[in-house]
Amino acid sequence: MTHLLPSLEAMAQAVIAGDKEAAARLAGEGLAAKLEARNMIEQGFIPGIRKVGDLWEEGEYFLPELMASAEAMKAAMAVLKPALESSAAEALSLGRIVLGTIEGDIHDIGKNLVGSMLSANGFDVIDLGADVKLGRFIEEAVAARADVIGLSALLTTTMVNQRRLIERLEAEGLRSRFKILVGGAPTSRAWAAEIGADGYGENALAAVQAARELVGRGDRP
Ligand code: B1M
Repeated sequence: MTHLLPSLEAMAQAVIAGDKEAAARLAGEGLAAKLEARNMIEQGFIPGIRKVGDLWEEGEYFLPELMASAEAMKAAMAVLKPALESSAAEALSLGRIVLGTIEGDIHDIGKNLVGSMLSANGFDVIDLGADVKLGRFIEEAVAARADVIGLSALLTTTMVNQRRLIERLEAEGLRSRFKILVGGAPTSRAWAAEIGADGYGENALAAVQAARELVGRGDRP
């Protein structure tokens, strides 16, 4: 049986249109046609959600459109996630990461993608979700004896909480127990250095590479 090849452009359009059914269907069709989940995400769905961000900034889209697009993006990701994770190469865990979106911030699409890619690359990921209180990151990391705490932030108003978490670890005498990995659209390598984080990932793949380096396994591709 031949499968229709869905286009990356159609995937982007489904997200822009906030069409949840189409996004999920196109993701499924892509998998059936043996397109790589990662390519569909990076070249189809992400450009779609970025365009939505531009439309919002230009005043073309309002919150309901933004939410419908986010739902469409999530529907596609739900279909693609098992394929991403089944590409896990390693049987042994490279390290344990407590991951979450920082306090005050409910954006979780990028964080989920980072979590899936870390799992797919052999990390043991404990995903605390979004809007995670600073104290909870610390409690969970201590309880899980985590190697790395991964902090996502999508708002200029919440990225400061990444700094606060590091300050809190220092105040509690726990800073040396964990490596801190930060990321999210408003953050940067310079920001990571400024707040004393140990690693920065510009995107999900870079986050995996940074996490490898943090656990002393940066040598592997
Ligand atoms: Co929001 N939002 N939003 N939003 N939203 C942005 C971020 C914004 C840039 C839009 C804009 O103005 N152009 C803007 C922030 C402005 C700023 O602070 N500078 C914004 C705003 C203002 C808001 C609200 C305040 C709107 C309002 O209510 N007035 C509100 C925030 C509420 C809150 O959090 N307290 C809000 C709400 C929402 C929705 C709920 C509607 C929805 C989120 C749904 C969800 O996540 N469940 C939403 C969306 C979808 C967006 C945009 C359009 C897309 C975000 C996204 O998912 N990108 C966004 C515009 C944009 O980004 N261009 C926007 C795709 C995702 C794959 O990329 O998240 O960047 P990203 O993740 C990347 C990298 O950043 C990196 O890897 C990922 C994969 O490549 N990365 C890491 C991320 N985390 C990492 C962690 C790491 C390493 C790498 O290590 C641990």
